[in-house]
Amino acid sequence: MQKILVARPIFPDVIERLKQYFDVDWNQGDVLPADELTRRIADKDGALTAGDPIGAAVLAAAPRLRVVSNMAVGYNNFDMAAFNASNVLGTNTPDVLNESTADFGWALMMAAARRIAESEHWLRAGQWQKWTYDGFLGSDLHGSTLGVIGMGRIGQALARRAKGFNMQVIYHNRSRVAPEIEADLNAQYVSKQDLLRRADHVVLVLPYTKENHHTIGAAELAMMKPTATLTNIARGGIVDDAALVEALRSKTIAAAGLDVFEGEPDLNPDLLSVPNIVLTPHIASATEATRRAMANLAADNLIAALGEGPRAGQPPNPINPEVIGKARS
Ligand code: 8YV
Repeated sequence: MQKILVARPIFPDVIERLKQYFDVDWNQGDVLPADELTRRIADKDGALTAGDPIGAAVLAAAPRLRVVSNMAVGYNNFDMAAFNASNVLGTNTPDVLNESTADFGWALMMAAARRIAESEHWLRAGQWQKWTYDGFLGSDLHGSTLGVIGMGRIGQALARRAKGFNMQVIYHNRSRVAPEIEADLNAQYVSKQDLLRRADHVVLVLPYTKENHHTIGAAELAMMKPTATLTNIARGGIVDDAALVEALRSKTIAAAGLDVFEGEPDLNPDLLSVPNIVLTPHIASATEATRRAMANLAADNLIAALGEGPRAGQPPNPINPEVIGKARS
């Protein structure tokens, strides 16, 4: 039997599925530190990760390893140059999380715009004595302009929901999406600067890459409207969190919603003392149905990539399909 490492606690029934094909080393404890991950992956043929960093050193320590299946659509935890150099396949879990993640983007954006977290904290602190005409005035979603940065599958699912709120949708992306998608979403392609100046609510849904590091920093925040909100459901590092703290304190923008953070889970402590921000612990895809679908898809990828099951040799979501069938180097 081939051996696999499952680096994180996941649904036990998915582990049972994997056990039908593999000898499974399952980490049911805390996140594995790099040295322990390297030690436990060393004799494995495959691994299932969820955001665990996999680079050249880990791959070099595991000469039999042929596939690492990430239970996430984002795979910035994989050094793909190292995967390609060693002919190791990486896989991810796209699509199954689009709708849940888009729902959550709206939840955060609406909570930021309507000051839900901020007012709830105030209420819990026993400060509610009377109704006031100007208590927690926020900004409207309906009829406003939504700016989506990153118009991939999740960005499109997010933009589609704007129809019900009668919002104008503008977007920025590496490249324009197909005209029929633009027409369907009623979305207009604009430059990043234009988007920042015009949008009432900016949502980030782009993958993390070196080029996307600090896509939103002090200069970009300064371009936004003082009434605008910023929501990040993409990746930590796309926003300069220190610059955002400053912009929220000085009311350069009105409010923000963050599900992802630089250095998470050790976030910038200043974020905790800013009232006009909603903070959630990287849970945009966290519904029972979606996390199950992600775990099962990650298992499907691993099983197929290691030549087992009904799709043997044809994993559904290869990131670097060009290495399939090549000898490990
Ligand atoms: C994951 C995510 O839960 O899919 C992604 O890219 O950010 C989340 O859905 C998280 O990355 C853990 O792997």
